[in-house]
Amino acid sequence: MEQRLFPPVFRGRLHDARTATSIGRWLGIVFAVCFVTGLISHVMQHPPGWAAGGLPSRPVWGYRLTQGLHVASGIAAIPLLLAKLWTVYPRLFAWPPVRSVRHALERLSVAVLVAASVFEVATGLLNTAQWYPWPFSFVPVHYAVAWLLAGALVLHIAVKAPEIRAHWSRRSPGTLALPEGDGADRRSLLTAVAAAVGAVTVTTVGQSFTPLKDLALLAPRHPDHGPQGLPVNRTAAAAGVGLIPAERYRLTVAGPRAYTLTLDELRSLPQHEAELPIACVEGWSKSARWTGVRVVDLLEQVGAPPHARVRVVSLQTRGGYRVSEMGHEHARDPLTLLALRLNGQVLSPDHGYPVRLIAPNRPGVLQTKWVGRLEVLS
Ligand SMILES: Nc1nc2c(c(=O)[nH]1)N[C@H]1C(S)=C(S)[C@@H](COP(=O)(O)O)O[C@H]1N2
Ligand SMILES: [Mo]
Repeated sequence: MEQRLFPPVFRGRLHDARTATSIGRWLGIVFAVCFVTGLISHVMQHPPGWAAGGLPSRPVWGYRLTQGLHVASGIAAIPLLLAKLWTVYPRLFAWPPVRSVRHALERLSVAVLVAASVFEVATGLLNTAQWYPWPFSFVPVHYAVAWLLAGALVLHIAVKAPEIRAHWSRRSPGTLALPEGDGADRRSLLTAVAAAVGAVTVTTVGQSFTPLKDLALLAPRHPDHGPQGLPVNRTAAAAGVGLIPAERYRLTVAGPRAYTLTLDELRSLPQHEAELPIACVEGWSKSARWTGVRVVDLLEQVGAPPHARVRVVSLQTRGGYRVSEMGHEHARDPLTLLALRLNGQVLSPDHGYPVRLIAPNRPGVLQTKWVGRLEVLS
């Protein structure tokens, strides 16, 4: 029989619609989890107008869970996406390449879907390693392309709905027509994909799910590595603050009855303890025991109105994370502290000595270190 060279013919059952559907629905679920948790992270870091009044400060582990899921689902998406692309790549050779306007539009939407998927997964992965080999700012672009991906995915599912329905289960009419003996090689492929997802998950999820921390061989961070048993994202040296001399430290509380405290005065105020996680946006998280002064006590003394927002300003003079804001729910939460101690010891410089903010259900990037000023916003 004469062998046709172009377009190539793919006879393998691993490239058929049933396999594409099987992998596609898992990829769809994983993308949905990643998208929703990503939206939550975005809202918490950049509260839109409707959230300006404040976001819930409970449960204390809320952001730790959603961001852990965001990064874990993004990592799980990598083998699923590769398998899905491999399953459908023969369609690149569809002949003729364009059959109608409708067909052209459909192919264009798939091109957008593939490009956006690869972009999101790749930039997200490099972000967990704090590697930014691109000229744009990560957060806004990753966020915008997520919407592009969501739109292209909804369109794709709508266009493919008849095929998805026909191949949804082994008993679907579209699948029955396949020859006997088809099951085994498809099952091997799906088992291998599941094993790959399991492997990348088990070797990374320990960066936030600490019971599995000893298996976190591929995670960029190990939750135990860092001063005082807690990782550090930006050290005091990297932030340019160095060691702040205790005798020169002042905390300014700006508001209706503004005042300033020395470090000794802060230490002599009632001290409270809270067990709270740092949940870094980049994927690692770890719980720790913090001791310090309640922000609500400082706000009472300055005469802050009950629903006031509060700005926390670092002594760090440059860099993106030197200022954070919180609504009244966080500011008034009895667990929100200006911490002086971590796990029973005076804060190390890298954890924000002499004073850092720690609040429940809050992205790590907003847990401001080296705090020099609290401002009551009107
Ligand atoms: N002033 C200041 N505070 C900061 C940062 C920073 O760069 N500057 N980094 C933030 C980030 S991204 C995280 S995850 C937490 C980490 O706190 P840790 O280093 O004590 O673990 O601090 C936050 N607070
Ligand atoms: Mo972070």
